[in-house]
Amino acid sequence: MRVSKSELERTSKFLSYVLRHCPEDIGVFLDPDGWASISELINKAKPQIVLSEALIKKVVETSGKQRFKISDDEQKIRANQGHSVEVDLKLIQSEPPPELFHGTATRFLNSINQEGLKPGQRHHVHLSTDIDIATSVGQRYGKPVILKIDAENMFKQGYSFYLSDNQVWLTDHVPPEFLWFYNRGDF
Ligand code: HQG
Repeated sequence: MRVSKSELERTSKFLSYVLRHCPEDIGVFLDPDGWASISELINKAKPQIVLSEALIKKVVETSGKQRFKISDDEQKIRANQGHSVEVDLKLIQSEPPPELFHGTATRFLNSINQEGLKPGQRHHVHLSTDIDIATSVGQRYGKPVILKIDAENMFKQGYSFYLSDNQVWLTDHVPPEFLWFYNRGDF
């Protein structure tokens, strides 16, 4: 199946919106673990966007960030992370690498210095092992800046970390004392 990049992107954004944030907008039901029926999704999406099983599969396969997962029986789909709606992804606590990164925009820094990193509308603060990914995440909101998180000491002090199916590190809150500015020149 040949699909243009723009159609893949548009479909991926639609799926993110429905599966992470607003399933009720098109009347799709998410079960407590965040799964939606693919056939229901295709039917309910019709007035807004034409989906097919093949297109959905293509989006899932080509998502560089592996945003979505299809169930083993291929009947259901869910987002791997990033939700604002209440779902239980049954995330398993894991020991994080000693350092993690978060990309944000300079305009948020004053507030982050005071409050630390907070999840906003989502369930968790999103952290990455990859500085380039963190930079592109930060760029979405303005001039990017990278913060380094002392995950080792947070973990030692009892903070919980979870690793999503698509390798995003998640935690509830990063207090300011565990945050440092990261300059590429430092390394
Ligand atoms: C900032 C994308 C003020 C935070 C990415 C961020 C990610 C604060 C924004 C995923 C703050 C929230 C999540 C505080 C945090 N005061 N601002 N105390 N604490 N912030 O979009 O991490 O492409 O909810 O720095 O790859 O940017 O959609 O979170 O700038 O994994 O698959 O508040 O979304 O994935 O923004 O991005 P977001 P995020 P997808």
